[in-house]
Amino acid sequence: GQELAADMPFNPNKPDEYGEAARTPQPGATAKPASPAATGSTSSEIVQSDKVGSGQPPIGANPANDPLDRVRVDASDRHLTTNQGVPVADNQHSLKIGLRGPTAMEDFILREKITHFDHERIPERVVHARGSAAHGFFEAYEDLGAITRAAPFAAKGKRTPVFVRFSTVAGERGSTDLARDVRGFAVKFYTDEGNWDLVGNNIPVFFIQDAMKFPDLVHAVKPEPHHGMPQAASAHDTFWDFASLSPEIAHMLMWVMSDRAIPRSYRTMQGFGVHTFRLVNAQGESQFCKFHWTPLAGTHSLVWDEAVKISGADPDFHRRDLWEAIEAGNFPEWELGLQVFTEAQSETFGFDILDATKLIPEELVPVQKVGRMVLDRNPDNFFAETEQVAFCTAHIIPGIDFSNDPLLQGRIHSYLDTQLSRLGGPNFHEIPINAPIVQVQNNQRDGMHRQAIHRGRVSYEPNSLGGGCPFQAGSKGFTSFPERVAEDKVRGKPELFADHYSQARLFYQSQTPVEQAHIANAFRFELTRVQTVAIRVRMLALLANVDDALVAKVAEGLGLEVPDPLPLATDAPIPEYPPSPSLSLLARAGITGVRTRRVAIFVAPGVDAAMVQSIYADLVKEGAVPRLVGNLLGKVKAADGAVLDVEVSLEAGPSVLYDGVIVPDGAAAVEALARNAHAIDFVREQYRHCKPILVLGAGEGLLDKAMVPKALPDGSADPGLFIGNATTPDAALDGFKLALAGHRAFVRETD
Ligand code: HDE
Repeated sequence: GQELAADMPFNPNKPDEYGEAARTPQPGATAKPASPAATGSTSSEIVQSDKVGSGQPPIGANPANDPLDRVRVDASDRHLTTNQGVPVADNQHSLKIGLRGPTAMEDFILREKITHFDHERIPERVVHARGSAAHGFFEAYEDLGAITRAAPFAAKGKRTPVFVRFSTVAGERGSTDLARDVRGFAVKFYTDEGNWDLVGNNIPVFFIQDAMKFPDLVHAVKPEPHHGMPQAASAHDTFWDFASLSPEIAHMLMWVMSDRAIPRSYRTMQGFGVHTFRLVNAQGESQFCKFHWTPLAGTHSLVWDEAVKISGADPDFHRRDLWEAIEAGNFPEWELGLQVFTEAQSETFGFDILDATKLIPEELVPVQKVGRMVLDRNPDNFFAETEQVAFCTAHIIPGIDFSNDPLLQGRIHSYLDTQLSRLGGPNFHEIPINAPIVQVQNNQRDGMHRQAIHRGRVSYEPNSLGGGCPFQAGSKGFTSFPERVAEDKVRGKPELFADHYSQARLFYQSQTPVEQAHIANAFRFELTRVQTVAIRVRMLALLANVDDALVAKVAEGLGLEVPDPLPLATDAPIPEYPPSPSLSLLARAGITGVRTRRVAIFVAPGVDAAMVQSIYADLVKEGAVPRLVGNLLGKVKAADGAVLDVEVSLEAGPSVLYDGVIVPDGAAAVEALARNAHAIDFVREQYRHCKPILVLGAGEGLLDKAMVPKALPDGSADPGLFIGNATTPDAALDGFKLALAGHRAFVRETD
């Protein structure tokens, strides 16, 4: 097993961290990672900038990493020092007056070490506290100059470095990755005209329409304040109390109760900018735009029972998956799509494009693919990069502008404000991960933790003593789109915002029956956890406005009658939409093939080693991640006397961590496995979670022991179950791989 695993590809951008090189100390205190050209990195194309500030930092190569080299520290082959650089002779014993005496106050080495430790934590993000991030690049498919002057779209093939952080919303920093929750999808573009942050989510709409309500929403979903429970879960009274009293939430609830909220991987999620933004070209002409990220790996999710169990088996499941995929050279990739439309067009939509609870159906405005994003390097340090990165919706660049969406307008304030307490002051832009790759020059000065050493006596404008510098960039600089506004100052919202249900209905009715069933089950589960019956009833009254079949199913699940629907907030005509297949997760299969799918191959004494080795090699060749799973770690003697290494024990690697299972031939092996409850549970759960199962020769016996049905209840063949004989396993293996590529056989679902 280990020999085969050694064939696995590794991240060519980090050669120092593998094999012999990892054990060889680097010379110098600050080690410079090998250049991408030297390592054969795929991201080594250098594209020179043609914009303001061009010519200085080349963009593209090993994105955003070269500028960070100046702060990368590597202590290999170096002696220990204090923070003042004083060599330390003994860092393990405090200074005492006699070996059994009191510790000396003068022990500055002890005091420095402890004091630093005492201050190691910073406040976690008030939302999106738990996240994982990676470096990569964005590459434009074409020159979009006709619609925007934004730097990343300036030329076909142009590459812009990015840093991307994925997150859950409600849980604290140490909570599980597997919560039913929205996922953050925040992209920082280090462009040659400054940083642009596209701070989006994996769901294209939001819970509320106005920033004024955000603290209420977050207080409702976070652990209840009297006892601090539950962690990372919306299934509790305060969330559903708020929801049932906020009909504008209806559309978002459909998405959050769907499998979108339990992704299989960050690599298999869509991303959305949510709000309507503006694009502005060099002539100052503007159109509106929605941003879409579509994963090449397809959109895949977990099933709820699986998510619950992974929380125990590996609460870092998504973090690990992203990390391992990048280390293995399986760089995740998304295409960026734009929905571009004019103001005149938007007036015909029947909903308001400033309302973040509405999406624009792809049938109305098609999504135009304009580039791709590849994540090809893991951070070197979680705190310095993933924790300290500061995304701000206010970070936009020439060519991009805001719309008047009242949710977006509030965010423009919030993100900068929150960094002041989280990162400790107004100079967080100087933290290396946040620093733009272009030079920053202005007259802002001083403040906590200032890094720059500004020269000269001029820190004001206008000035003559500094020759008027830094001078304004004029037409090359950011200019707000001069939208004409002449209105009364009022608190309120536009009439079209009051249609809360038509798009909720659109979403639900665009789902396949399997997805609809999962939505109903999720409502049932969450509302079952709610203790106050009146809240359950009020939620049913809200759902009664969405879809009759849905509310009937949820009511039945809760043992309640369907109540009268909540009164509507408007009697204006409501748009009717034909179903939009692009809203279904299952509609976006993505790349076909088994790349990055995790497959458990059961091994025990007496297994057919030749069969195991050939299947393992075949799966590795196709980019899958097979693992030899057995009763205990150690050596297993196969039927022909060969010796295999068990890579993962059944106890440490339960079913929920794998996308498929193979039980090879070998009567003695199957007998040994059948005596282990973990193996029986494994097979049963693979079946229950609709995953592909391949049994060969005597391996079929394990299905019998686990009482797994070999056909569907109506007698037809199970499209995810493959039973092959020991001498000619190829056809069954091919069927298994096809099913693995298709992910799950939902027809057998019994939950
Ligand atoms: Fe956020 N949000 N948000 N949000 N949000 C934050 O900023 C806020 C909203 C999103 O990986 C905070 O740096 C308000 C929509 C992501 O670091 C804070 C409102 C969308 C991340 C904040 C919203 C998002 C955040 C907390 C309503 C999708 C994580 C820490 C007006 C389009 C970014 C921080 C990362 C983080 C405020 C609504 C996405 C407090 C006031 C809509 C992906 O500033």
